[in-house]
Amino acid sequence: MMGRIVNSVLTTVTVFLVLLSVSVWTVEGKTRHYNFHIQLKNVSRLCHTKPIVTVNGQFPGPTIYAREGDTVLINVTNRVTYNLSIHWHGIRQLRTGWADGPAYITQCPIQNGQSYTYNFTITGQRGTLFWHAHILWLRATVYGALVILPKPSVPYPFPKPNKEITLILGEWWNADVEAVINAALKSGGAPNVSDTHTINGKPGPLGTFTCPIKDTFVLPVEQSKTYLLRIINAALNDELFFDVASHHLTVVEVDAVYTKPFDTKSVVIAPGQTTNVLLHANKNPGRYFMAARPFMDAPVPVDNRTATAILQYTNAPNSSFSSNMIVMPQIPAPNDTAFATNFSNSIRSLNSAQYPAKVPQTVDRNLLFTVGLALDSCATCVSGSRASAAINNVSFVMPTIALLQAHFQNITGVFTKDFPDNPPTPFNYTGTPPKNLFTSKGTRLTRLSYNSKVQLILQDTSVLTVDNHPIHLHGFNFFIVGSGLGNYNPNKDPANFNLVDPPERNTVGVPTGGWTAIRFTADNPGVWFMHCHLEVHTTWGLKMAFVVENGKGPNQSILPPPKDLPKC
Ligand SMILES: *[C@@H]1O[C@H](CO)[C@@H](O)[C@H](O)[C@H]1NC(C)=O
Ligand SMILES: *[C@@H]1O[C@H](CO)[C@@H](O)[C@H](O)[C@H]1NC(C)=O
Ligand SMILES: *[C@@H]1O[C@H](CO)[C@@H](O)[C@H](O)[C@H]1NC(C)=O
Ligand SMILES: *[C@@H]1O[C@H](CO)[C@@H](O)[C@H](O)[C@H]1NC(C)=O
Ligand SMILES: *[C@@H]1O[C@H](CO)[C@@H](O)[C@H](O)[C@H]1NC(C)=O
Ligand SMILES: *[C@@H]1O[C@H](CO)[C@@H](O)[C@H](O)[C@H]1NC(C)=O
Ligand SMILES: *[C@@H]1O[C@H](CO)[C@@H](O)[C@H](O)[C@H]1NC(C)=O
Ligand SMILES: *[C@@H]1O[C@H](CO)[C@@H](O)[C@H](O)[C@H]1NC(C)=O
Ligand SMILES: *[C@@H]1O[C@H](CO)[C@@H](O)[C@H](O)[C@H]1NC(C)=O
Ligand SMILES: *[C@@H]1O[C@H](CO)[C@@H](O)[C@H](O)[C@H]1NC(C)=O
Ligand SMILES: *[C@@H]1O[C@H](CO)[C@@H](O)[C@H](O)[C@H]1NC(C)=O
Ligand SMILES: *[C@@H]1O[C@H](CO)[C@@H](O)[C@H](O)[C@H]1NC(C)=O
Ligand SMILES: [Cu+2]
Repeated sequence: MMGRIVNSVLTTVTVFLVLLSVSVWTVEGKTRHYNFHIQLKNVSRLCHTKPIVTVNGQFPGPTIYAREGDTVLINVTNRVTYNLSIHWHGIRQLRTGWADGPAYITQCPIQNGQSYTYNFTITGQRGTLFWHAHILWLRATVYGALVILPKPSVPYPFPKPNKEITLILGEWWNADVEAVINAALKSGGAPNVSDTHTINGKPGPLGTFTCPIKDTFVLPVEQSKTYLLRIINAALNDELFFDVASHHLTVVEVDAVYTKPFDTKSVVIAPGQTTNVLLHANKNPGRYFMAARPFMDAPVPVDNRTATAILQYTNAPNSSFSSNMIVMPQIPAPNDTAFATNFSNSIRSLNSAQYPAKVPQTVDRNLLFTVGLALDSCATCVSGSRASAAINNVSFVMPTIALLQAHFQNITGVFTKDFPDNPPTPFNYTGTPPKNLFTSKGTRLTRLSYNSKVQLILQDTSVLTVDNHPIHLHGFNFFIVGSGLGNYNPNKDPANFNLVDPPERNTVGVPTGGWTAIRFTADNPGVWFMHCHLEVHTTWGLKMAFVVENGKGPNQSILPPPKDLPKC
């Protein structure tokens, strides 16, 4: 299913559209229809004894193909007993926050038996994104690729690949993921780490857990051809290194934004991030492992199993097909911070005339948010406390109706707009933590006026432990203008900011024991979630939301909600 040739799939989609198209209402682009049925499916190859939640019985789920400028309509019907919603991760959703997907932030969940049609237009974006469930831990199995091709006859700003392949990296529990997180919340400790990592849903022969079947994804390649690998990290809690034995990879795009091409031995990719690389099949014909395993430079338990897939030259002599002739890559050590830092620092926006980097050069709103772990008191927990997490000491409390709905309808009492701009009690964030590790609780949002230019410093803390937090912002891309270790220094660090061609992304890994500075223009009215993309930290409260007011001009207000928007 995955890794199909894009052209043939788009032809299929086009035929489907010709048959189904009712009316063409968009000015530019096509309307692409998809039907997602959330249903249970037994996936015995991964030794799961119970069914998993899937889309259309597929794992990973179907790939959405569209072009820049297209409108996508996805009718999601929920046939399982879990409440569910789906997030189109990285799609800007200009004025269409109703289609963004995080449950209780922009919509109430789709309940059993209900349908909801997500309706959005892809504006100014092209590249690889993905979609995933955005409620509880269901995204462990409910995810798939979202491929946005350039407008017709617009070329890539890099040599045209012979083929395009999607590689979704995942994380698999040989257990019910809801039981895993619920057990952790009950005990107060960290949840069980996963049982293996996967590439296109398959662990490969090294995915060693008690499962006799070593299902493996195989990618056939032809000598001297070039492949565009669309790599997606859909894992719940693990940043990953991705490697192909003997082959260098040329990074050309991250998070659906073109980059200046650069060669690397390994890719570093956090949950929520996507990376497009070119691979030249120019080695001795044979079989080579592709591999993914965690990057973890904090003292936090992690599933260290290596997922593998096979790159197989079609013209390889048969003698190279025995399994002991597969070449294994030299993956960086799990704690190789230097490699990961250098990789992040190598990413630059393409910043060409056609694809400029529109970095805000001035700042209207300065924010400094600590992102870190914490404790909650818990009388029934083993140690009398429960692991928690917070931004600026606020551990986010989920509302019971959607924030966007409350904002649009002026419903009071659901949230406040007083999220602190700065840590309420400054301390040496990456030094000795304060004695009191408890947090405050609240459904507090940051109000941003339309079109304001925002600078946000994300500062890791050493509370419980320093850790690398991949922070994801909905509704916007941001520019990563700076980062460093230790505490952000407002007097010294801005002098080193890159305001010319910094990476433009929707998810950034804040370095372990360090900080990251991002800038964005608040040009998208609505309510936009921001959270750690490590699901365990989100569960513990490392999340908040921005409320961006409407502008005064035409086309600067959020559109009214669709009629089929689910109700709470
Ligand atoms: C999954 O397998 C179990 C046991 O074989 C069976 O009872 C159940 O109906 C199956 N469920 C689905 C959704 O196929
Ligand atoms: C969405 O799909 C469901 C189930 O197939 C169907 O009942 C419903 O009419 C569809 N909604 C729209 C708007 O097409
Ligand atoms: C999708 O949303 C647009 C507005 O953005 C609206 O004009 C259109 O009718 C919607 N389509 C469907 C099928 O609801
Ligand atoms: C967590 O792991 C332990 C040890 O392997 C196991 O006994 C327990 O059943 C697991 N918990 C869940 C909820 O899967
Ligand atoms: C940093 O990364 C660049 C791009 O991959 C590479 O050329 C360079 O050798 C790396 N430097 C170090 C010190 O690893
Ligand atoms: C992975 O972790 C397990 C348990 O902590 C450990 O026993 C094993 O040696 C580790 N494997 C590797 C390859 O680091
Ligand atoms: C390689 O193996 C395949 C399948 O077993 C066979 O059809 C083919 O003829 C073999 N090629 C050579 C060069 O031996
Ligand atoms: C990384 O881990 C290895 C093996 O556990 C250890 O020997 C080494 O000191 C660690 N390196 C760093 C920089 O922490
Ligand atoms: C909400 O309040 C704004 C500003 O006071 C007003 O313009 C808008 O019509 C109100 N919306 C609703 C649904 O009452
Ligand atoms: C903060 O803590 C670090 C690590 O202990 C230390 O090196 C640094 O001097 C401290 N900074 C201040 C301002 O106290
Ligand atoms: C966080 O908030 C809690 C509850 O109000 C308070 O006890 C604690 O001192 C605060 N910690 C920090 C670092 O602000
Ligand atoms: C599903 O969502 C509705 C609306 O928020 C809520 O009332 C209901 O309790 C939820 N059901 C489950 C099984 O969580
Ligand atoms: Cu985190």
